[in-house]
Amino acid sequence: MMPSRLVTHCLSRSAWAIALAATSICAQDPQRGSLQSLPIAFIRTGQQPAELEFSYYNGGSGGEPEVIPVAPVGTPYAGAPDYRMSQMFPAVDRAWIEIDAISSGNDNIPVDPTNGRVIPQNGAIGWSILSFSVDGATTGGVNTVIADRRSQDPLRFGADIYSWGFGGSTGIDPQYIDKTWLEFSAEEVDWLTPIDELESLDFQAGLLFERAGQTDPVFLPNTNQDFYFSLSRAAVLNAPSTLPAGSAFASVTLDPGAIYRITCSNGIWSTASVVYDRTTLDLPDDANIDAIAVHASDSVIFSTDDVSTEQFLVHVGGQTFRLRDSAGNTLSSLTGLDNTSSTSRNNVDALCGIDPEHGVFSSAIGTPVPDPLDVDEDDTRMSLSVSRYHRAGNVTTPQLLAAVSGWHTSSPQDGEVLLHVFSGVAWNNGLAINGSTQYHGAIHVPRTATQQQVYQLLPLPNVGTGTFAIFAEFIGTNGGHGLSHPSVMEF
Ligand SMILES: [Ca+2]
Ligand SMILES: [Ca+2]
Ligand SMILES: [Ca+2]
Ligand SMILES: [Ca+2]
Repeated sequence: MMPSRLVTHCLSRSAWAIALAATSICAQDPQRGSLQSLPIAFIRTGQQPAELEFSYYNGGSGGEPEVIPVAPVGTPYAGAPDYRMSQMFPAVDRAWIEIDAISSGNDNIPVDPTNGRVIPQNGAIGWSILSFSVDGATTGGVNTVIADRRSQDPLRFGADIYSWGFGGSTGIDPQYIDKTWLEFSAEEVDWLTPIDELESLDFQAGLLFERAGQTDPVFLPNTNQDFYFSLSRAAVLNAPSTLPAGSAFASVTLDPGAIYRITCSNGIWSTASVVYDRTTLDLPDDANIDAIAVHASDSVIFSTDDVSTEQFLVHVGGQTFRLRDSAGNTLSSLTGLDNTSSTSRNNVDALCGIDPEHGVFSSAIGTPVPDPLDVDEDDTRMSLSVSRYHRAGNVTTPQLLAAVSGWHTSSPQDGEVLLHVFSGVAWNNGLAINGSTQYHGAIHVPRTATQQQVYQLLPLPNVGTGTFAIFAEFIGTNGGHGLSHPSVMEF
């Protein structure tokens, strides 16, 4: 096999370590996400009882993620939290229950308790991404990704997932800092028809489900099998006036502006407790919380359905603030979702925070690090997501799942994607090949010009523990060429 351009390029470089500052940032279309290889736990609007579902790569037709309704599947993965409504809320007529916000308590974005600003995590690796969805009546700000998506796909953009990378993040590709991007579209995660809203989102619950409940201190630090949620307005209106003894809600006040928690222990869920009530959160009497991202025992980023006000709020240190970046800008204004103009009507309806423990790489999801090869390549729009993958809850023999999206050019063409795996790379504010670096070769994946994403399972390099870097390289049949940012994981 002829060595690819990437390999010759890499191996010919005596000093692969290139300072972060040397990475060029080109004017470009919005780049795509780095999270789409993760399983997603979600709830679609209008489902009663509101069963959780999972979008999960199952190796099926087309090699793309499929929606797995958890209820018929039951609990296939021993040790995973049992997310069936019948298990979470036993001994109660569940027909009235509609959940409009979910979190597993792993949304560990650090927020300053004195002012609601996200705290930059100084050091070589410290990054925070907030993923969200909007509802289908959202206008989006002028010239934003969200408004673009609304015009492209007006019936389905309410099921899209967007992300924001907070300023002050370190160790990630600068393309993911201070920007909103389309993480993935409704079409790409294979929503069933008729197309619904995505209105609750948690990547980590998807991982807990897939990994049979296994936590890790970097990405799944909440060692309790918690399920935080809010009830919809309709649920509270439709609830029976008397709930039976033993009901999950027997000892709490039903309020759409409250955040509840149930906890699974040995497969049995506790009854619901109120973690934050409407008064504590400083919300008006008629408030409805419609999105949450819970940092267990610390804080909660949340939203309400009041489209006359701020969409990104945070409760931390006993106070509620508008959520701001470290420079003091509200996230609502940064994303163009601030509802300040008379023509804007923006509603965030799902939230999930991604923030691996600072200073280390995750074993669950690849970190999109600055590209050391991004010197003479016009490659900045192709994105790569890599995560550790456990087929059917098999936690003893994980693989890697790679997802490539976006293109290096505005003119996609047929060709193939090569996924290059390196181990033993070093990190010092930049990725470096050193004496112990091993190249494990490339997996070739065909890609046509119409494929928005390609997914591929990879074997784990057989080198024990350590740091891995994976690149995606595109080689077009008409001479096109592009590289993704490297994605780094640590086992
Ligand atoms: Ca939505
Ligand atoms: Ca609610
Ligand atoms: Ca919601
Ligand atoms: Ca909202």
